[in-house]
Amino acid sequence: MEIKGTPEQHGYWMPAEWESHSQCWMGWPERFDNWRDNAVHAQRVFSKVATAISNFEPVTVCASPAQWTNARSQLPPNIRVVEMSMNDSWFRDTGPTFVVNKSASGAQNLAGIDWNFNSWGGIDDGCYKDWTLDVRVARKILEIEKVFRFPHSMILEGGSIHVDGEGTCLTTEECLLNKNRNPDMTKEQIEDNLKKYLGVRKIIWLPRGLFGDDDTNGHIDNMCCFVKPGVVLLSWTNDKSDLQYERSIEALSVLSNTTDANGRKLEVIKLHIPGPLYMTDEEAAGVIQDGEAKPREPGTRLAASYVNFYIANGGIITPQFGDEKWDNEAVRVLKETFPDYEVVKIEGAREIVLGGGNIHCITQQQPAIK
Ligand code: KQY
Repeated sequence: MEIKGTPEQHGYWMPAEWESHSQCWMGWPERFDNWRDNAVHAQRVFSKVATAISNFEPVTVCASPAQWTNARSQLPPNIRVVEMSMNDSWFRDTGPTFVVNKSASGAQNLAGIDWNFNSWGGIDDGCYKDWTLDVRVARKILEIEKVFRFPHSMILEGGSIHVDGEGTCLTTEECLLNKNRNPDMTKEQIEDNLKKYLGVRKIIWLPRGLFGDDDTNGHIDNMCCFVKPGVVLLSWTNDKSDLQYERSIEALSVLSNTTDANGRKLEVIKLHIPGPLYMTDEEAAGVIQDGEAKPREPGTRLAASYVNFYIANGGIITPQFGDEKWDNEAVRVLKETFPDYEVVKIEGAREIVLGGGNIHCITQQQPAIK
């Protein structure tokens, strides 16, 4: 069910993540050339994430034909498991970006944007060489849900944008202006498309994302997110010798000197990163390098950040990395920031980081419509 024209022409906008969801979509990891030890550890942590979210809202997990039975057996019965082929399990990026509108009668409608996808950078720069199944994930989800689809030829991953639901979008130049995404589009054209598809009026561009987030070229969802209109959480470090420091300072300067779409100055809450954490020899050795996917090298700095959490209906699903000091501090900050939510800790989130992302990257909220 394709709709002609842009979401903006039909009055659609992307709601903020803290607005009510009807469900959350996730994929099921299995690539042995990205997830160590045939993805057994990743599958355990994905199950924990899905189970935690399912205490707040319905969850659907999509698994390949080869993995459906395994996924079904690891996930609790209240989670729907559907068969879907995919190249990997990053549904923030391959799933649809859901948008809503309001008809004259006041009833809301749901639609989904089906962005183009090139494995985070195409054949020379991307994470794997074949993404032909991933490009169909968004459309399949929309078909399952019988939701209208806005196809778009622009390459864009859901992890590269955050919105406040009131007209503002946050993103990074490092990702969206990277020549490995849309080399023929100018910054103005990209802005224009974000406005027409997300229903926003203002784009705030941070120069760079998290240090070490090379798989995604600096997705915003590892660096900074809205927690309510006018308030953002920013990945931070106090350590001046950490290469993250200058990125955080640079972002703070942009955020402190801008206003949102409604003219508000932004309050910036700092969320200290863990570590630094590095991939061990054993972890790297568990990944089968087959030339199809980007190699996972021992000693690589992991792109670990507490900003990469998921906002469920009443729950904050947050990564924990085994760094006691900063894990506890992140939970403290998140509890203070979201006083009306239960903050749920996911121990062992390092397994998701080893694959190149975190909790926000593997989840996709479907807004509830009234
Ligand atoms: O973080 C993400 N949004 C996806 C990362 C993909 C990494 C593939 N190895």
